[in-house]
Amino acid sequence: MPLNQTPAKEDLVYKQFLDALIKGDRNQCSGISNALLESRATVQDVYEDLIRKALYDIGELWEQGKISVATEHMASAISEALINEFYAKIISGQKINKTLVVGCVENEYHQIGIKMVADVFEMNGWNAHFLGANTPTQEFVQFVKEIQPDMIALSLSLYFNLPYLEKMIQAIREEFPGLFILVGGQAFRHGGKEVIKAYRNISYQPDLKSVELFIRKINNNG
Ligand code: B12
Repeated sequence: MPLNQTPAKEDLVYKQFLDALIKGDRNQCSGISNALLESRATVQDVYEDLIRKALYDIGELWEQGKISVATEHMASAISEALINEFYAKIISGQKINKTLVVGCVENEYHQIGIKMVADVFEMNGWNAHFLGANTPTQEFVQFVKEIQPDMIALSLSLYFNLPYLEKMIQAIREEFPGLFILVGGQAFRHGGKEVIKAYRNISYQPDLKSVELFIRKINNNG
């Protein structure tokens, strides 16, 4: 049971959360997600089975014209606030001296998924530098030069941003031929994996559970 509830209870709690998100009731959203965390749900469960699920539904409602753009903006702002609220629960007591730079490619404004990914790395002892949405390629590369991370992670939700991913990969490869690149986001639902096949040391992971397994493998191999 993803949120550690019975199916009926889980459904009810989810509906209350979605309603509160649409109404802009941040307090209730915060109360529901914190109560779930206290009742044995993991941060990843709350991220994916509550917040991600609600945002996907909000996307559908917006597409069907049932909610406004303003409501969608408000829902994503509340979701980001909730994620930031969890920070105290996220920081790992034990840091492992590994660093990651994460962000969205140019022209990509959907930054909530990659923020969740950054948090999963933090929970596993990594130090994640989160650059957020629409990071210009050269600025990203410059930052990587300064930080010298062990890995970078890139997100894109829009399929038409794939050329920006390639631009970023090529720019990174010119400076750091062997640096490992993790990629993900909804753009890959519509294809796009062929773009990354052309390069070495790049991995696509679809969700937080697979990201967690991926990190554990790396942490165990040193
Ligand atoms: C909120 C939102 C916005 C906000 C984003 C604000 C923000 N701070 O991030 C704003 C208002 C900016 C926005 C703008 C637009 N949006 Co919008 N948006 C959404 C919405 C409702 C939620 C996005 C979200 O946060 N989802 C929840 C997160 C947690 O899910 P996720 O991104 O999939 O992340 C998970 C995995 O994919 C994975 N993952 C993600 N990144 C990475 C990276 C790595 C390395 C790894 C390993 C894994 C990974 O892990 C996450 C956890 O499971 C979606 C609906 C949807 N289906 O998501 C539409 C949606 C993505 N948007 C859409 C559209 C069309 C747009 C606009 C073009 C609208 C417009 N006409 O202006 C613009 C484009 C802007 C741009 N250039 O990027 C469409 C895309 C359709 C398509 N097929 O491409 C969607 C699907 C809505 C819809 N149903 O039509 N949007």
